[in-house]
Amino acid sequence: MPGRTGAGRVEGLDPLQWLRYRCAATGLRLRLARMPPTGAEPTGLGAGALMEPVVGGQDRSRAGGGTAGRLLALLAVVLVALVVIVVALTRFGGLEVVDQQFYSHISPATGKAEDIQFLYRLIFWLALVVFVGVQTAIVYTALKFRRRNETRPPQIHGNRTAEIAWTVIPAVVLLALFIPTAQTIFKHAAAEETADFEIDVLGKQWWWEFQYPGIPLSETDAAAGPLVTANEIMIPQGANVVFNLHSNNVIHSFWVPQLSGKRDVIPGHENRLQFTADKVGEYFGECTEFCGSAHAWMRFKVLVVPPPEFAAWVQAMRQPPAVDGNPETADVVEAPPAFGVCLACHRVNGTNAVIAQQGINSNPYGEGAGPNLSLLACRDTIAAGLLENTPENLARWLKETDDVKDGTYMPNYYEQGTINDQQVQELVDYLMTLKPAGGCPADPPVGGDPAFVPGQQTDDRALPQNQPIAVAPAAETQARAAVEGS
Ligand code: HEC
Ligand SMILES: [Cu+2]
Repeated sequence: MPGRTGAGRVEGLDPLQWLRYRCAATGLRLRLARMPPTGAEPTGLGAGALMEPVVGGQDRSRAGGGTAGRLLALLAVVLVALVVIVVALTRFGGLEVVDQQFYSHISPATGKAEDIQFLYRLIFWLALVVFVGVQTAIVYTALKFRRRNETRPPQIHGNRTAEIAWTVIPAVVLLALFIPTAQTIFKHAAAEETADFEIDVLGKQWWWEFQYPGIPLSETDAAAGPLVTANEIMIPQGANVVFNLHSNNVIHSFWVPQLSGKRDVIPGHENRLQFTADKVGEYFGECTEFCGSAHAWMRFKVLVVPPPEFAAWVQAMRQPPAVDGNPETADVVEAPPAFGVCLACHRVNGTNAVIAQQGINSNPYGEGAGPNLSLLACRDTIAAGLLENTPENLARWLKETDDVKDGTYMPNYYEQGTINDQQVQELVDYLMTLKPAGGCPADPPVGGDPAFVPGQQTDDRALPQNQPIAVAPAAETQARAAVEGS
């Protein structure tokens, strides 16, 4: 016996020899050391004895033909079952969704989202073919060519046929993915150049400001800047819309799964994203780049409405709120006095409540200005999708601001003692009046109009003739300059 070291190692053996020694010593019949002897016999131990074939090995391999056949049959059954399950799960290849999934790209509602969906399916099915092929080959090889005796099988290193096959097959698979992917990218990049409509998206912590650079807030006063809203964007049906994505704080990502792919919103760099929504509907979007504590509550909506309804919304956004029975609606004093503290951060169009900053230069790192509150009563949710917009929830928002949205940059004036219960109630009543005189427009169907026939329109379709908001280029430039200067 060789001597032992303190660590229980046997001196004079390399680790592999030591392992063999241990296995033999503990009676484990591991089949180590199947390689032919290297010539350099280990010293100090009759290791050759441990490299003898383990008893029973050859017997088993001789009896193996029937077992292998059975195993292969089993394998075939399992693979076929797997494919059947996958195909059944995906509704015989269509990957159709049973229920619409509003936060999922598998319910596409634009030509662009459908193109992305096509690529997704293509990759899925090609990957499935590759998976089944590779697994079958592995298991077949392992069974068919398993060791039956101690002679080495013929080596095929450098086999030309094999080398060509496993170079050409992956290349073909990659080409089959690459060509349609590149085509889709170029098709939609081209559509960005012919936008009917632009929207500036400003990612805030943790909400969204949306500006319409082509639509001045005031038809007479360009210095009033563009139309601005928050967390819910309205767009006309059929318009080729380009979103210019800006941030002045951290990186966000703009994603409306049913309408388009996602794109990052990066400080100091303008990204663009385009789509044409032909289906009237209400679509859900979200920030998909972790951007701080309330990142999960940075949701938004895209409302696609027929052009006339869009025009009506624009007009309503420009008007002062229609407060019932009040003769002087155009003044901020319509608001309860407690609203004074809110003016530092919030605007209400058509009133004097237009002090708060808006735009890219306001609100770095969340501090400062908040969402434009014009027509707030018509929004479905408040605090970027966090709470349904009801009087109870508005009161909750004012009283438990940072409890309901941890990390929010709106101060909790109730806890600070700036506003009391009665003032909260007055503010809620006031906020609920922020809607057009005729009431809020009806919401379009969630997830898109089910009666819409897909494939009849494409992304290349021009904006309908009755496109309501025509803006002279000069007015647009002025509006932009006014915003940038503010
Ligand atoms: C220091 C700036 C600031 C002040 C002052 C302020 N808010 Fe806010 N407010 C914000 C910010 C920022 C948000 C966005 C919060 C979020 O969603 O993360 C917000 C959101 C809101 C919302 C939800 C809007 C939406 O579209 O989701 C309402 C309603 C609101 N504030 C009402 C008020 C009222 C009423 C006051 C006065 C008592 C007030 N705020 C004072 C910054 C402020
Ligand atoms: Cu974000």
